[in-house]
Amino acid sequence: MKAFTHWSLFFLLVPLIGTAIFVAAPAMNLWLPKDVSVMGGEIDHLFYLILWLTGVVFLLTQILLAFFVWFYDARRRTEPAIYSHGNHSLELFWTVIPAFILVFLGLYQIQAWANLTMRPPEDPALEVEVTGRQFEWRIRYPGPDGEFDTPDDLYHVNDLHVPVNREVVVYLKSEDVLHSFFLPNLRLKQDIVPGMTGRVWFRAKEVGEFDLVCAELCGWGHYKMKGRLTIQSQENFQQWLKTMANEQEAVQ
Ligand SMILES: [Cu+2]
Repeated sequence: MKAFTHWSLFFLLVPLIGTAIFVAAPAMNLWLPKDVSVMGGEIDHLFYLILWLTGVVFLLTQILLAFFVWFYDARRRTEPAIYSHGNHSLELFWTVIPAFILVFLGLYQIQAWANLTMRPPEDPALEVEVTGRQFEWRIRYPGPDGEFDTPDDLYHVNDLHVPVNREVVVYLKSEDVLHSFFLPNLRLKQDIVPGMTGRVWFRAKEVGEFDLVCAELCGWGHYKMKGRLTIQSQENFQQWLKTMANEQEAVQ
């Protein structure tokens, strides 16, 4: 039996099939979850820009690698190997270009980063506190008086209700270990460090129910630290708060 001589092509299939799956993924509904945040477009744009840059480089280097595997096959080339120190100009080329791309990305994303981490809304419609603990999300609303740490605070677990089209600020705390507050549909993910209060903000642009998950491996029950984000119209949200307040008053 003739030995299989096209291993280089066979290995090339790995990056090619990988890339094909990427290309087909959106049609198979295996791609980014629906974006319902006003800031989401900006984040997705950066994501796609970086995906394109790295994707092109990935394909080029993989094809080149397969070519070298084929070209320098010992069965095809009988002359002895040459040991070389490489090519100085080429090395300079593939060091300087990525350095420029990195600097460009650093400058290009500054506004998005500032909006996301340094420019909180001045007059948010809602402030809410979310405390991660093994393995659930504890949610606290300031209640009718708008102040935390007062008797009318409202408590809820694993279901974060927010109004649509309004600025929402979330204060993040942890009762035990590192957790990560992740709202995939709002393109928002923030580590929660025990002992520190984190702060994130968003403005949702669509009503609906979405995932609230923990993106930090925080213990054996990490997988079930799954909550819900309920985005409601302003009226429904106020109604829900009222129902909560009545229920909690009845219990007290
Ligand atoms: Cu967690």
